[in-house]
Amino acid sequence: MAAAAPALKDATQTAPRSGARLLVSTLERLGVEVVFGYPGGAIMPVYDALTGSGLKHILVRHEQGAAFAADAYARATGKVGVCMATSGPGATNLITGIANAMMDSVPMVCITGNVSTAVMGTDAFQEIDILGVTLPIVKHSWIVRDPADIPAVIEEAFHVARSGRPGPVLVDLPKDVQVGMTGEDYGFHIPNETPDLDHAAIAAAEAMIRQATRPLLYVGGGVKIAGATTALRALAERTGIPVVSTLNALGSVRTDATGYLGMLGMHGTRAANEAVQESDLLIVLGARFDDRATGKLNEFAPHAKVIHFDIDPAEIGKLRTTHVAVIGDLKAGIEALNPGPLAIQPWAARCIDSAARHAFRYDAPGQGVYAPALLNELSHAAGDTFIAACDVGQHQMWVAQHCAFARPEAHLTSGGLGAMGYGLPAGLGAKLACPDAHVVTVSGDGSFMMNIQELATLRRYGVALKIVLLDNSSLGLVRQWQELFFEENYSEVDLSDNPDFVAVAQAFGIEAFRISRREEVTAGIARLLAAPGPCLAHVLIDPKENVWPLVPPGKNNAEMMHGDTRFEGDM
Ligand SMILES: Cc1ncc(C[n+]2csc(CCOP(=O)(O)OP(=O)(O)O)c2C)c(N)n1
Repeated sequence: MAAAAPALKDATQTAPRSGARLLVSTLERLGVEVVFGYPGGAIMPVYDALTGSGLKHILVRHEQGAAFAADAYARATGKVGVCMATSGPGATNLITGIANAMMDSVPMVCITGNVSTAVMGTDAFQEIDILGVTLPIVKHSWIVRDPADIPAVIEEAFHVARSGRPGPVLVDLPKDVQVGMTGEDYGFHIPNETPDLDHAAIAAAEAMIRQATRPLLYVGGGVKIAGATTALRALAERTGIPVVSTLNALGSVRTDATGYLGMLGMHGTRAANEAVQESDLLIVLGARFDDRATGKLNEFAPHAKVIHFDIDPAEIGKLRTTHVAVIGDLKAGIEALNPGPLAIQPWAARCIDSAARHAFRYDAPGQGVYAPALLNELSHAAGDTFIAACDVGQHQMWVAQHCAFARPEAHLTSGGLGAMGYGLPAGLGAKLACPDAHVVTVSGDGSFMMNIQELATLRRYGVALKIVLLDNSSLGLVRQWQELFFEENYSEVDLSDNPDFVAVAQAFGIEAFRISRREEVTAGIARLLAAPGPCLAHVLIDPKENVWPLVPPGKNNAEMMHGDTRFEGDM
């Protein structure tokens, strides 16, 4: 929503400075360390003011990379990500990244330059109404018309981005506002808006949980956003209620925790999906009933009542009738929830047994590299500092299914939007945020090409990101759907004329090597993780390999296809 700059009365008087200088000093004051961006005519005063500042500016090679890197920086740290671009094409190149952050509730401040206010609306060179264009995909936006408003608007932008349900915001700065001089600086007073916990709703939830015989915790990305991981783990432990996770919440509960059944939904585990369908009470924690998680909505968890915890009241009852709603801070809500001893042992035991019996298998026949096994081994070799930044496709689902995550911040994926091209810039942002972690981008040959230019950014800043490029010479996930649901009509998914990715990476100045046989996997992982700088492992996999299990479109989650028996035990 566009809004006028806040009209606050008390201005602090300082020595006159340009709007651009005020912007930079405000970002410094807010503790911003890294800004991802790309310059151009309409934002040149800001770039001029960056010189000598305390901000580290990362010059990406495409503005989409700036937005994705800022998004991943935010996801990995819990801080606000910042990106900037010039007007017109620079601003429009941010759009996919803004939408991505919106869909996954990631706090991000996007700063765009614009043409001077005097020529706005005249189709001036590189003019775009970026506020209008981004209206449906931002939490809020501002156009600043007076340089004195810049500090207040920027502070408010950060506050809006990270408060309540986080999301991206946009601040548009016309060029005359960047160069305009002002000695005034309007302050922004952050309101205290933490809502009180609704104790009556908590008590109602506890009563409902005590009555249930088959309760289930359905955990979404809100748990990570609220910093409620520890509270969630404690709740699962003290109640013994089994847990299923959405794609965005993976790592909220450790993969090896008793009672954790895995991811639910289209590529979820059999144990998770069957538990959902059989449960009589879903305790939904910061999740939004996304269709990839629910399958056919009116057959999702058909026997279950719903308790929904969320900070965003708009999510309550949006897609599924809610019996008890606890609106507000998720961490406080989860910590307060204490239903006492529960008589659910037979149910919990059945769920745990199902998870063990249907555990994924890695003893695939043949000599070729088996991607699920490689990813499983990679995550264990990297240990608790492992962070995966995924692209979109089969490889993304294999990461979700087969990697172990110690924390939810360790799994960076374009969950809601599903944007190919996320992986490489996201890995860049995450590695800059967490230099001591093993940050690995897992990409497919289609996705990788969408932002391959960011290899140059890795090289320039010596960012020791590791890349696992799973090459099946095709747009694998689309190819799989064509095989299963379009009578094997493989239309426009062949990428067999891919470039030599090892040579490409080397041309960018990046260490690269190939893994084409199974016996090369262990040594390849060790080499990748030990490389001192950025490094790419180009992994050749079987183009016919599919992701299993799979809930077909329009089906409910109990109607999973299991495909190849190599995926699960006890088929
Ligand atoms: C920007 C964008 N365009 C198109 C798609 C549709 N899409 C989803 S998965 C996929 C194939 C991805 O291929 P690849 O990156 O090689 O990964 P694989 O499935 O082979 O592991 C496509 C085209 C998308 N998600 N994002």
